[in-house]
Amino acid sequence: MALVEVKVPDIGDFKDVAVIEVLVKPGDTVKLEQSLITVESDKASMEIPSSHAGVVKEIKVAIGDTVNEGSLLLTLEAAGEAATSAAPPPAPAAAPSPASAPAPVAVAAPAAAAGGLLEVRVPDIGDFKDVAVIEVLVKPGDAVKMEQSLITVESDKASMEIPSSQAGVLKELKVKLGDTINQGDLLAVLEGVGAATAATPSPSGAGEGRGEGGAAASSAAPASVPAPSPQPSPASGRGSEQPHDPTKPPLGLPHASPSVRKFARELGVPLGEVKGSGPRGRITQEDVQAFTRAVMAGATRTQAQGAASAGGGVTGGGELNLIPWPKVDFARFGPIERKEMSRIKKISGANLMRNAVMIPAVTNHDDADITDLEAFRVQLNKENEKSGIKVTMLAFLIKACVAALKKFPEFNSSLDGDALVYKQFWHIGFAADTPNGLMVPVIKDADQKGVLAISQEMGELAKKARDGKLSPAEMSGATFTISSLGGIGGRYFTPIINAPEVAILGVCRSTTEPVWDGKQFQPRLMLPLSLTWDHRVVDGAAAARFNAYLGQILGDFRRVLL
Ligand code: CAO
Repeated sequence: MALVEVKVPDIGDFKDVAVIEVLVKPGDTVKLEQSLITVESDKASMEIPSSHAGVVKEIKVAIGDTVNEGSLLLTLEAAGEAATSAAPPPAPAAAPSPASAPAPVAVAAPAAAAGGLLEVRVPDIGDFKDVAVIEVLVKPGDAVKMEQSLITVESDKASMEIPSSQAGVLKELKVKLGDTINQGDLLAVLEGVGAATAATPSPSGAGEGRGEGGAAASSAAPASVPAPSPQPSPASGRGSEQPHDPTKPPLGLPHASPSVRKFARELGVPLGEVKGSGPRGRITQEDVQAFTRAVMAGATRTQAQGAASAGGGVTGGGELNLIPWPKVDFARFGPIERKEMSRIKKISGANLMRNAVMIPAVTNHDDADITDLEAFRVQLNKENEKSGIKVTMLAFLIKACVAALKKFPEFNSSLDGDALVYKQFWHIGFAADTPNGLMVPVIKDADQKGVLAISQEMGELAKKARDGKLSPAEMSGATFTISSLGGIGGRYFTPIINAPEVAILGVCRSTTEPVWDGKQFQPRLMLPLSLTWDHRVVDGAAAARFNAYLGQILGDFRRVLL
């Protein structure tokens, strides 16, 4: 094994560029051409590949250091080398590599057609070939200065901004996000400063790049501009009009290395919304991972999610690739009044939206015969008239659900990655309609309480909810929720699961119906049940069994003792 020094190869005009990322550590096995560090100038960032394969012994640079061609990066124990002396590294061979990826050069003033329509083409960008446009930094109508960045392109190892070779007003942009470009491609057409209104005919029609048709479609062909001549590298500034401020990230671009940008793209993370924790606010891979975790846990939302949950907002549904929410000026059709939604509605709306979209939910409808139970309930209330505790069907339902949850424990579980968390407690939430919106107080340890105690607690919690006095503790910890519209009406509905629970029971108003007993129709009091469940956790057969068992208990409440 030979110890070799790995140095910064030829990186074109990049001078004194800052190390913004160290991608390997001592002990790592490194392949030939594997990226070792990321460096950044004010207009481009690039990864520096290894000139050798081997095991990293010692890293000689740290984040914040500046490096130049020839700077020592690290020492490697190279695989299969005899000599122990350090060997000068050959320039990396594979493209694209920093050695062959000089920053785009600024260009000379236009040689012709000042005041007319001017073409801006991609200057010499070294060995960069078919690089993707990842950002468009200007729009038609913008006044563009000489050397101002127009677009950002990115290869798999470097990103860079392409400056304008002309000053003027942007007439037409010839590239869009996702296009790939090469040296010489037509980027934009500008109207030169002091432009005459008459267009200058194009002196050259041959060898023109993309967007020709577009240019021709304008009323006059733009003047062609000579190939840009080399100028100071982007690392030395953005030209006199826009001096580089090293405390600021590159213009218009989230401050991140190409590999982090690629990583974010693969995950679908909007990099512009990620807060960077690195030097100068640079976004690291850990920042992207933390952002992803926060979104998955519901602790944060992307702007697209926020717009979608805000009642479908103007740009709602972006991440689902849906068409934009229609923005209607209702005042055109009649008088309107706009009122902010309550805080509770806003919060619950966002949660309901997430649960409705994220959970593959199915609802099973069924009926329970509560004729005998209702007679018992009426009798009980008569007996307890003086106690002031009124028992409604919901209290029996809570008890009956606990029994069903014990028999079918999946319904009392929560998903945690690829695992199910089975809860050994039975806390039942119930939806309460309040003037401020829907709230869900929780009856804790409902398995240990009788119907009377549950009724009393429910009454207290519902009152607190309506008075806006529920504490967060009184609304947390539910393992299953019941939403009862029985006091209001209706037949069936499809409640939305209160995640991380995996099922919810919707109940509507009971009605007396003719039920066939095998010989004749009998008038029976039937309670409509709607069980919504998470198809990742349970299935239709389990849900049908759950409902059937619930029906049996409600039909003969003695079964709750079994
Ligand atoms: N069938 C027939 N009658 C029923 C019934 C049912 N399933 N459930 C309740 N009732 C009756 C009660 O017996 C009571 O009758 P009396 O006034 O004659 O005594 C009446 O309807 C009112 O009951 P209630 O609604 O006050 O009591 P409850 O225990 O059933 O419900 C509570 C309490 C807090 C859940 C309820 O008041 C409430 O807020 N419900 C709305 C829940 C909701 O909005 N869910 C939708 C969520 S999705 O948007």
